[in-house]
Amino acid sequence: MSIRSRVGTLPAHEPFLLAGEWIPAGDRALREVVDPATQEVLTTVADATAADVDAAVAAAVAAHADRRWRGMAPLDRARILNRVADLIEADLEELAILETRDNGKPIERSRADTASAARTFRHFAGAPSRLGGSVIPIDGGAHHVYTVLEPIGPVAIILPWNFPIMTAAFKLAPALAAGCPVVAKPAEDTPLTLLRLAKILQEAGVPDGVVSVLTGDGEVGAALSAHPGIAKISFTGSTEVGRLVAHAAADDFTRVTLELGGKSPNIVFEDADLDAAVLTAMRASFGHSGQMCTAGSRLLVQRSILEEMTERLAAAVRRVPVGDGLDGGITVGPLVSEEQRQRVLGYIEKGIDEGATLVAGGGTREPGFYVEPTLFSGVTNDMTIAREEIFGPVVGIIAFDDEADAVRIANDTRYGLAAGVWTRDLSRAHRMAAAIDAGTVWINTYNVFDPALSFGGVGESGLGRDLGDEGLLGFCESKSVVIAI
Ligand code: TXE
Repeated sequence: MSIRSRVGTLPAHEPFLLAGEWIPAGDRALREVVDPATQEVLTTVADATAADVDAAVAAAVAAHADRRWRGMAPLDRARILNRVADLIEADLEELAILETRDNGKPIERSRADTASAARTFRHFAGAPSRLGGSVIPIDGGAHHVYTVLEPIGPVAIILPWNFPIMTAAFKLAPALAAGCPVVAKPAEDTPLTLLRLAKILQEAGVPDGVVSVLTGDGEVGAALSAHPGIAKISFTGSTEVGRLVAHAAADDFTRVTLELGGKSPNIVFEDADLDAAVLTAMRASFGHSGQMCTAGSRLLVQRSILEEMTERLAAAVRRVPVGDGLDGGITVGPLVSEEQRQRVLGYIEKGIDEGATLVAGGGTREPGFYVEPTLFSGVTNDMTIAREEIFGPVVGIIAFDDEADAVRIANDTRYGLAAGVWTRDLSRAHRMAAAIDAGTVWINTYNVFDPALSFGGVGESGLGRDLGDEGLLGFCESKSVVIAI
């Protein structure tokens, strides 16, 4: 039985969290939160105003100044972050259902995302007491010199709609571990799990004022990006908006980490395990309806196996289960909004116009914002569908001749987020890993993430890294101390 028959209604309005207080809408503009599978209005949230942004940043600045968070003993901060992980795990099913209702993604994906959020807090709970510096020998003993790592200051976190709870954890956990206060803004389409997570942070013991969550659209994001009280912006979203954020930040030398779009190549050589390559290509291209920055949306196939692979992929695409994410066993749920569906359909039309062959899919389904899993063959790397991020369940097969040709096509993109390589030749695997310009290269697998592993891109896929030691250090400044002996 679908989980949908068991879900209750949400309150008519979800307030936002500002400096420890839950703020009702008052006379602020209201925004409907829509279930993408049914097009039902789930609840409303308010658009935070410029005054709300100022108040939240002022609270973060005050919390940084009075050291109520960074001044806490590292193991006490660690205990709180571990409690956050415990509480997410205790609420896992409820949070996952909320994520699927808000975003449309298959419930199994939401459970995995929520578990990953808990693991991320668990991982970074180990960080506060490890954030030490070093002693540097400079002149044979005339000076005692050491470095310390300090929290960078108040952080703004601006989030996308495709992985709401997971990206929130990717940024909140290391920022809090480093000792930074945070003002977070969820995407306008998917605010619900971050609001729930904010309650969990409060319950776990994060002091008031250390975390605020402001709902609203790009205006709130823009106000945060340009705010002189913010020391660092961590953003995940489109390359276009990432560029705006970087420009706004530049005036005050605000630090930025940007995790942006991708057009990742998934490269299948003739010597690969083709069963595994086909199966994983389905997940890489259609998992979460292709609304993943790492989506393997350019499927590079060696010419010698092109015909066989096209047939196998076409058969597999037609079997990809499409439907309500709450039904279970679904790979392709609805897209997040009608706007997003229209964008994706526009790309499918462009693919046909520019001469690619539509092998499967291309249609829609109602009610809900569905697009069928869509496979193109005969794609060349200069076509729009091979150059621009589609962010939908659409993949194009591009033929290549040999290793050099594969590398040339793979790197012929303005992006550089991730890549997949399928081969049984160990030497070739290493050569490809070295030759591809991307933040992550997966060999004989795809989309493997871990909080210990940094994640981010090169080129227009972004700047800096989330997660791992690099992600943690992105929320720290190093200070050198020099003492004359
Ligand atoms: O992203 P936006 P959208 C890509 C993907 C998708 C496209 C558009 O191709 O189809 O972007 O999605 C906030 N200053 N990705 O429009 O607009 C906004 O409110 C500061 C890839 O949703 O970039 C939201 O919270 N912030 C990506 C966040 O930025 C601003 C994930 C992202 O929204 C702002 C999402 C401004 N001027 C989309 N304008 C990935 N890397 O996975 C908007 N925002």
